[in-house]
Amino acid sequence: APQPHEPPPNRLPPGFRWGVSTSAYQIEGATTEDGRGRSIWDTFTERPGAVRDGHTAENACDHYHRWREDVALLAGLGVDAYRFSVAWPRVQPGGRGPANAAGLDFYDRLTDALLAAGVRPFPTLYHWDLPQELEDAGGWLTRDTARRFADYAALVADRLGDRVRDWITLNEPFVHMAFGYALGVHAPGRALLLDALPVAHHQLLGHGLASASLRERGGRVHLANNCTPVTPASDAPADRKAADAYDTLHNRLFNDPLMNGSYPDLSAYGAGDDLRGALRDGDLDLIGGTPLDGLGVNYYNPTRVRAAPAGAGLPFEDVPIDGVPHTAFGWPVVPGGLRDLLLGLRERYGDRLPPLTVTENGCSYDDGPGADDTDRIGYLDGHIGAVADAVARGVDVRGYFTWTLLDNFEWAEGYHQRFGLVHVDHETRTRTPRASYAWYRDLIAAHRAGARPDPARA
Ligand code: GBH
Repeated sequence: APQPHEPPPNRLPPGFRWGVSTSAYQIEGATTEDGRGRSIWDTFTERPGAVRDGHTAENACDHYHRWREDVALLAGLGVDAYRFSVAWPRVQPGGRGPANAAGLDFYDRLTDALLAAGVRPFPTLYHWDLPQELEDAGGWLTRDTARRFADYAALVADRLGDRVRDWITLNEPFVHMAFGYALGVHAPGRALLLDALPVAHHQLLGHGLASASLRERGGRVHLANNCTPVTPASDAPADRKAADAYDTLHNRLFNDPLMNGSYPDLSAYGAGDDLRGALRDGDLDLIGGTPLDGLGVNYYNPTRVRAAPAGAGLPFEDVPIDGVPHTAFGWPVVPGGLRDLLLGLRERYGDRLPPLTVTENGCSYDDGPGADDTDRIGYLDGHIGAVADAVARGVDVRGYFTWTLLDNFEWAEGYHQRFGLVHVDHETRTRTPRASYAWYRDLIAAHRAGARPDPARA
């Protein structure tokens, strides 16, 4: 098929790391095999109306059985690294106690196969699949879950730490708090609005406690935050205040403690007390006392907000962004937003900002198998170009991971959204690479050929 786009100019430095990202619950399936315990998502998908058309992830992409085929797809792409997540309920079925050996064996085999294929493993320890038993004991609203997370992290690091250098502790703790505990549209389905704020602190505390054990075992620690540039719908002071509130909750609540060692002031939104109630002496030092080795940035689109009507539960509401294309999910396509976001992080945190990696970026389109998904290629092309722009302006970005390898279980949307470089037939689980797969493969190869040899890769 003709290439609709040439690879973007080779403006990224040698050694820049290319990858793809996935998560356990979205691809593995096999939810009752080999001693895996229940997760909050197993429970949530059974709730009537929670997931579109009642889809469940019992089988998902059946990656638990087809992982060899998926490693071959990664090798065919030529990625430097693969970001996957480890399912806590496979490793510790009830969220505490000794490891379930069969669960760890799966990730052990996967790690070996990746390394044999020349792909570095970049595991995320928590991508939203909390063991149900811990949720029954209060979930991330309780401080104990942070300690349980650190114990679990140590079990995984004991097994994989001789082969894994870089770890991501948490994926998008903001989205987990907001969708899972504040709005109830993700598991565990609680709609606490601003009362969900302790979930922010307990996740970050879990990160801090886990970081210590990962470092003791020679690991380097990252955390993946979703971020979005926010603009007010108008110049009216109320809308500007709403945009500021959104920016604070979305972009600063989970970044300030890591980079600045303090929480942003939430008192203007009447939200400070919940957070302060959860905070104990020494916590902020655990969270931000040792700089991150890298910050992961997940970017999909920018956000526009206006003031919410009086009496609403939150101080802001989303306004559609018009005049730009939208994905099948309805999300606006604004590649320049990624450049602005990366430059904005650098401006906000200065020298305290660690090296960045774009750990997720991608789009959903209704493409069939083998389709010439020119829309997806255009999205990736534009966003990789935006990363190159930010790097040219001095932001230290070390890698780009696209979301995602396979069409998969897209949370509350079930199988309706397709984000994959590879089409998956959800009846037969047959994988068919799309045109974007070949495009990304060629882009990686072109970058490698054009870049000066990097001694670190030899
Ligand atoms: C990520 O979350 C997840 O880490 C991953 O598991 C998931 O599959 C992937 O993205 C795709 O969804 O209402 O138009 O402003 C992304 C979090 C939150 C990003 C909602 C986009 C709203 C778009 N998303 N956000 S819009």
